Amino acid sequence: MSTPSTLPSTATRAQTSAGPFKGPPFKHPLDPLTPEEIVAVSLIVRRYVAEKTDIKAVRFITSYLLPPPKKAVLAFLGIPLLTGEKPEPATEIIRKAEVDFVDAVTGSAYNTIVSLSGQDWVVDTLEKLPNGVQPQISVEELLLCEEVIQKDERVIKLAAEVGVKPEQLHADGWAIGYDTRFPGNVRIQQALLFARRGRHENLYAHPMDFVPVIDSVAKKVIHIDFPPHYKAKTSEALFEGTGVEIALTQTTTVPPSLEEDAFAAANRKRIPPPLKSYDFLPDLLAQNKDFKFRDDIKPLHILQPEGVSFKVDGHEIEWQKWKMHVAFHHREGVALSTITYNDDGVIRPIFYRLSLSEMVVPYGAPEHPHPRKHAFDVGEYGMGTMANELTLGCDCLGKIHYMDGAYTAHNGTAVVVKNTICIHEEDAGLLWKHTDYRVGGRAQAVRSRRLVIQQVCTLANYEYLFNYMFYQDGNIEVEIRLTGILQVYVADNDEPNAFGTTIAPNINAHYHQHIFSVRVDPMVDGLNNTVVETDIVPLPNAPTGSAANYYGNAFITRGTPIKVASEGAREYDHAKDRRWSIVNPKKVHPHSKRNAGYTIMSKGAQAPLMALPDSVVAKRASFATKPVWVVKDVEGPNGGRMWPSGKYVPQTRDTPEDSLPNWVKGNDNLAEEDILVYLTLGITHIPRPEDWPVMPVEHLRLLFRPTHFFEFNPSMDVPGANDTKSSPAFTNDSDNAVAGVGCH
Ligand code: ABN
Ligand code: CU
Repeated sequence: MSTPSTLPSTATRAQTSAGPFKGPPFKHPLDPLTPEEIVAVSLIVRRYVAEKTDIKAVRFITSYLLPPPKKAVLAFLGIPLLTGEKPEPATEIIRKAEVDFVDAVTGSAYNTIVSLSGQDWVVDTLEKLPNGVQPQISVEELLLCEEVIQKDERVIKLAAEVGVKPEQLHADGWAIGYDTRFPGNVRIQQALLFARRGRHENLYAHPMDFVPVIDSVAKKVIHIDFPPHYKAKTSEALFEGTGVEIALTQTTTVPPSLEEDAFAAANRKRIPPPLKSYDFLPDLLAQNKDFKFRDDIKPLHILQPEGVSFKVDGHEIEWQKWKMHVAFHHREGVALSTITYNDDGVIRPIFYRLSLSEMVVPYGAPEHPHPRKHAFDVGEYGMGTMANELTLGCDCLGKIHYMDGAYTAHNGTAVVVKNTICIHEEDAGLLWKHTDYRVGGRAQAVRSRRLVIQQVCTLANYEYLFNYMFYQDGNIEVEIRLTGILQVYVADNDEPNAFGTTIAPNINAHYHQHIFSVRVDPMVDGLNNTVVETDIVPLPNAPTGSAANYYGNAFITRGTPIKVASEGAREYDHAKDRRWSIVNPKKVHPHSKRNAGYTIMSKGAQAPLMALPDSVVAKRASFATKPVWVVKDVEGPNGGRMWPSGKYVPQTRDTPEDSLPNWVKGNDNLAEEDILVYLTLGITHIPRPEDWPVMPVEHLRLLFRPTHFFEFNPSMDVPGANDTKSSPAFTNDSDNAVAGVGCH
C-alpha cells in the first residue's frame, strides 16, 4: 500500500495492492483495467524496467486499457457491421494496457505497452518518448506543487511582505500552458497562489500577486512571475477599443526575460490579497450573524417503489431498448461504448464510442503570465483523475447505481475513486402530448423518462458535470454543466479592468471560454457512415412573384456529403441554419427515402474561439477552431485517432503532428467509411458578480436526434402518464385536480 494521493476535494480514496489474479480478464472487451490489473501491470513494468534499463526510479503517470480493434469487439458482442446482417465470427481478443511513466531522477518520459498472456502480463514494448514530450500531470504532482511553494524561502518572503503566513499559502498547480523561456524537457507547472484564512475557508477569495514556476522533477521553484497591473488614465494607452483608457505597469505583454527581475523592472508596488471572506460551506456561512438559510423549502423526494427500470451486468447497462457499456477513463472521465437500440427485436448499432476527448479553457487577459492560463482539463490533468466520489441524495436523487473508477498512483498502486459514475432515471417532463379539442377534449399525455449517466469532476477551482442521457424517442444527449469557483486574480484598488469583471472588491475574474471536443465514433446502423452537411436555403432562382415561388416563402434542404479528408473541417453557417447528420447510405427510410441517420444539434453551445487564428491557443487547441471535424478512423497499435490535440498535451508548443488538422489533410475517403466525428462545443464566460463566490450551474447541450432512422415516433409505445402519487398542492385545489385523470 502506498500513501494516498488525493486532491483535497476528492476526499479519501482507497488504494489497492496486488492480490492473486482472479479469473477471466473481462466480461466486455472494453472493461477498464480493474484496480488489481493496474497493480499487476505496474509490477510487471517495474520488473522489466529494473532488469532491462538503467532507470533508477519510476513515477507512474497513467495506466489504462489499450482498446482492442473495433471489429473484434463488435464480433465478440455479436453486433453486426451492418444492421440486419449476421455479425462477424468472434476472434481472440488480447487484453492490453498502456502505461506512461516518468523517470523520477532524470524526468525523461516513457511509454510501455503490455499484454495479458494467460494469467501473466508481459511487456510488449518500452519506448522513451522524444525529448520534451510530457505525459499528463498527475494528481500527486499537483499536490507536490503546493508543497514546493510552501517550503520555498523566496515565496515565503514574498508572501510575508503582503501579510500572508506560510501556513496560509496555497497553490493550484496548473500546467505551465505555454512558456518558451523554459526548456521543453523540464517538467514544469505554474503555481496560482491564494491565501487561506482558515482550514475550510474559500481560498479563491484571496488571490495573490505573483506566480511561481516549479520544476516538478527537481521539486523546486525555478522562477517567479509578477503579472503587471493596469493604471487608469495615461497618455500612452496600450489597448484600444477596451472602453477604458488604460496602461500596464509595464508597457508590453511580451514575457520579460528570465534574467530580468520582473518585479523590479516593472516598478510596481505589491498588492496584498483581499481579506474579506466569501464562503460557501454552511458552517462558515452561518458564522455571519446576518446570514440565514431559506426556511421555506419543503421536502421533495424521488420515489421508485418498484425499483429502477434498468439492468446492470458489470459495465453494461440495459434500459428499455437501449444497451451501452459505461467505463471510467482516467483521461476522458466517462466513455460510453457499443451503444445499440433494440428496434422490435432488431439490434441497431448507433455509436461505437462517445466521450469527451479534449477541452480547453482559454483566458482572455493578454498581460504575462495570464495567457499561460489555457487549461486542457482532459489532456493535461485527466478528467477522470479529477472525478468526485458522489454522494447519495446529494449529487443524484432517487435510486442510484454507482460505478467506481481506478487510475494509477505514482508508485503503481491503484487509486480507487468510489462511486464516481452515477446511473439513474429521471422524469424529463412531457415526452409528447395531444388533445383532440373536439370530442370533449380527450388527451394523451406521455411523460419522458431518461436514463442519466453522470460524473462530476473538480478541476481545482471549477466543477464540470457530465451527463450522458438516453431518451425513449431515440435521442441521446450530452449535457455539460459548469459550476464551481471562477479563476480569479488580485486587482489593485480602482484598477481599470478591460479583460475581466471585478466581481468583488479587488477580485478580478478574467474573461474566458470553455471549449469542449466531444469525440463520436459512430456506427449508425453499421460501421460505415457518412456525414451529410445540410443547409436550409430559400428556393434558388425563384424570386417572390415568380411562377415557382409566387409568395416568396419556399425553402428547401440542400445536403452535401463530406467525402474526403480535405473536406473534413466544417464551419457553421447560421444564415443557412446549417446542421450535420451522421447517416448510413445503405439504409433508406421506407417513406422519406432518406438515409437513416442521427442529426447533431448543439444550439447554445456554439461560441467560436475568440483567440486569434494564429494564437498559441488556436495552435495547441486546434480542435477549437472549427465546430465539426470529420476524419477517417485509423486504428493503430496505440489506439488510433483518440486525441484531437495530440496524445501528450502538457507543454506542447504548436499543433502536434498526430492531431486533427493533420487528419483532415489528404485524400482519405470519408464516404461510407469507418469515420470519427469531433464536435466542438463552446461557451464564453464574461463573469458576473452573480457567479461569485460559487457559480450557479450553466448548461451546455449536445443532442443526437434520430432522423429517418425510425419508421415513425419510436416512443408511441410509451404508456400514458398516470402518476397516482401526484396530488393537489392545496386542499381547496382538490375539486378538479385528481391524479391520473385527464392525462388520457
Ligand atoms: N483548470 C486547471 C487545473 C485543473 C486541475 C488542477 C489544477 C488546475
Ligand atoms: Cu467559466
